[in-house]
Amino acid sequence: MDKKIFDMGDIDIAWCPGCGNFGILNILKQTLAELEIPPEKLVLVSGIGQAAKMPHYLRTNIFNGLHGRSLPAATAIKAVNPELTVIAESGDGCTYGEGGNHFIHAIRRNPNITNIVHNNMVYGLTKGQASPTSQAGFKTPVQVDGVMVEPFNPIAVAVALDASFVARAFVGDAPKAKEIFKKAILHKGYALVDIFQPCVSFNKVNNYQWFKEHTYYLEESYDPHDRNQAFKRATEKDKLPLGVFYINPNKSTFEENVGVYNQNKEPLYRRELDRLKPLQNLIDSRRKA
Ligand SMILES: Cc1ncc(C[n+]2csc(CCOP(=O)(O)OP(=O)(O)O)c2C)c(N)n1
Ligand code: SF4
Ligand SMILES: [Mg+2]
Repeated sequence: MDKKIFDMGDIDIAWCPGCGNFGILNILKQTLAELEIPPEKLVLVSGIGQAAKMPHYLRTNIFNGLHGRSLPAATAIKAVNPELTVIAESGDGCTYGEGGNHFIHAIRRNPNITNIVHNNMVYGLTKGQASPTSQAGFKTPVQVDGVMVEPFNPIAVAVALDASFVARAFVGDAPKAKEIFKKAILHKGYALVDIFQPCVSFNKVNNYQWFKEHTYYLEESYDPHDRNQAFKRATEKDKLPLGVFYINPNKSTFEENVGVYNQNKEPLYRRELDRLKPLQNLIDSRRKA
């Protein structure tokens, strides 16, 4: 499949020249094309932010929800139609800050979706305030003396919660990022890909060079099925590892467990609903009372 199938044609893109989001858009299109996932079988779900604009720039089904709310919408879409490939994507602020509670509970529910988090360590859209992943000491117009606390570590949290797939990528290395995206999309269960993405306008510290110098790839011999080892690697600080940290292939998914599929495996979207029946039952029960 040609990745052009996802092109929107001649549209205005609101990102700054040089923004890492362009790379993620391109890598995602390439990944989807190589996996032969047609636009009509895909749904992209986002929240609010620069990263969350990405579904507007890709020709497919999209749902652009509230800030921090990509994951519950994506979970529901997948549950209603499990035949779709569902990708929730948004920024570090949207996913780990405003949506932090959803992040934790999506991991517990384990819907079969992919969660791509554009991690630029800043609130880009609102012009450069600290996000949960901003490094300690990072100065902004709001945090004028520098961020006082240690950054949120999404990889360690996901491993601690026994997420079924946990990975980190860097947009500056498209071939490797594409391989990680592929593994995440093919994985059955909730798959987190935190992808480092420089914000060239509002984060002058964590730029392309910084990410190159402060990251390295997990070795070929690394075993992602060892949770203790994954947690150890996730908490490394000097250099931040990239690659697939952790896989738990033995978890059942939200769609498999949710009550509406206990007796009837027919996808919800295909079922005929008599919308008036519950109301009529209620009226009848009151009449009898
Ligand atoms: C509930 C709520 N709180 C705050 C905002 C304002 N707001 C919009 S985008 C944003 C930050 C987005 O940061 P991030 O998710 O990291 O995305 P980026 O722009 O960096 O890609 C904030 C605070 C909002 N729209 N809704
Ligand atoms: S403000 Fe930052 S994240 Fe937003 S488009 Fe510009 S470079 Fe990208
Ligand atoms: Mg951000």
